[in-house]
Amino acid sequence: MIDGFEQMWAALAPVGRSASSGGYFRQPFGSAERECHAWFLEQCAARGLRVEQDGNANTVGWWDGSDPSLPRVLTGSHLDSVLDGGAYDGPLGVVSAFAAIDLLRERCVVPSRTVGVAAFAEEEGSRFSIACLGSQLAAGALDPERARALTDRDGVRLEDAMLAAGLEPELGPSPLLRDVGCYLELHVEQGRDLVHREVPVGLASAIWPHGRYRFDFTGEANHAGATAMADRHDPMLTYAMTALAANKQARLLTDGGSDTGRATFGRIEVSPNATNAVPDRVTGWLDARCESDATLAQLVAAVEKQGQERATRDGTALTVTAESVAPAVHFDATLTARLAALGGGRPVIPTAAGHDAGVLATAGIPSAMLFVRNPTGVSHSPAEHAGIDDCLTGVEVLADALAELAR
Ligand code: HGY
Ligand code: MN
Ligand code: MN
Repeated sequence: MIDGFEQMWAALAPVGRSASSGGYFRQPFGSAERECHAWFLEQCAARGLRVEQDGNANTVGWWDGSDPSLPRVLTGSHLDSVLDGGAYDGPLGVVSAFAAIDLLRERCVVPSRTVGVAAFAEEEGSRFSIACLGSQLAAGALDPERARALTDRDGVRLEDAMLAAGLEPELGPSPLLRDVGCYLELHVEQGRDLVHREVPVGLASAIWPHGRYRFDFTGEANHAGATAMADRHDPMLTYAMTALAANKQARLLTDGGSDTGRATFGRIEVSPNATNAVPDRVTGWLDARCESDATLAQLVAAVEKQGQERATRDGTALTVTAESVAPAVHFDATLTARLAALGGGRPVIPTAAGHDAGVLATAGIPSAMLFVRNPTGVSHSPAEHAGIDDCLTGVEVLADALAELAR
């Protein structure tokens, strides 16, 4: 099992890795992500898994159970990354799923239920802006018409990107999920809860509601030298104040000493983006997350209000568009308790990171998540990490869970 896991990990390690940062660029339908997908197909073939792909670019390798009439058990994760992401976010769940199947076969387990390993498309929303795009389309949570209108940073439409990658787009609810009775996703922890508890593996209780909001600031382009300071309508100032306001408003949300809100401007575009010109447009994307749906709405409203007030002072304008908002997810408590009990009582912890498991849970598929300890808690960065011993423990826990669910 150790060899199998390490071989798979070593095969994926160079794919899409930046020589300068060591981080990963596996954007959907690009060459690195397609190489990961080809690797996924090879792994399915090596295990005799029956491969099915839907028109949303989600792929599942099925290990047929002895009773095809029973609801199926799905596991897996995603292979795409954020820009300059870590090695573990996504691939750990896919590699662990294959390793868990190998372990079950070594143990001569014959599942009654069919078990699938999924690779969901564009989980990070790094190219088409909407998080969990593939699973949302598959689950019927995202209107295909809306998805058809999405373009990447170069103006390429989603379906055209799929066609260019040799796929046949047919966006919408997926037959892959039709007979799925439960979904179990293993993921690197994106935090340090398990480090503090000194345990290698835990389960997820809930996902914070979170959203992405586009803030378009417009003003008046002008000469950086010839325009008096008092005569400017500079949207960069409005943006800068709004970014500070977002940080402050999120910090103000605390509950019993622990912070309960997050707000980040991690991406901006400036036009014309010239050193010697006052810009006429700044677009910033706010990623906001809170413990409750109501607090998330309040946080975003407070940031927008401060942005609008500053826009009035700057003589600029601000419009805010919600691009992708996911409500709070509470994972299936019965399923989670059953899996937590398998290990003699594993911790069950919330997360502020989004996952395909959250989308499937919201769509009514009983879902649960396993988290593998991350020593630094760092994620969405080349520094993301999990120790090999913890990864192998994760595989064993996943195998035990699949054996239980597929009985
Ligand atoms: O952005 C997120 O929460 C993620 O890791 N998909
Ligand atoms: Mn991620
Ligand atoms: Mn992920």
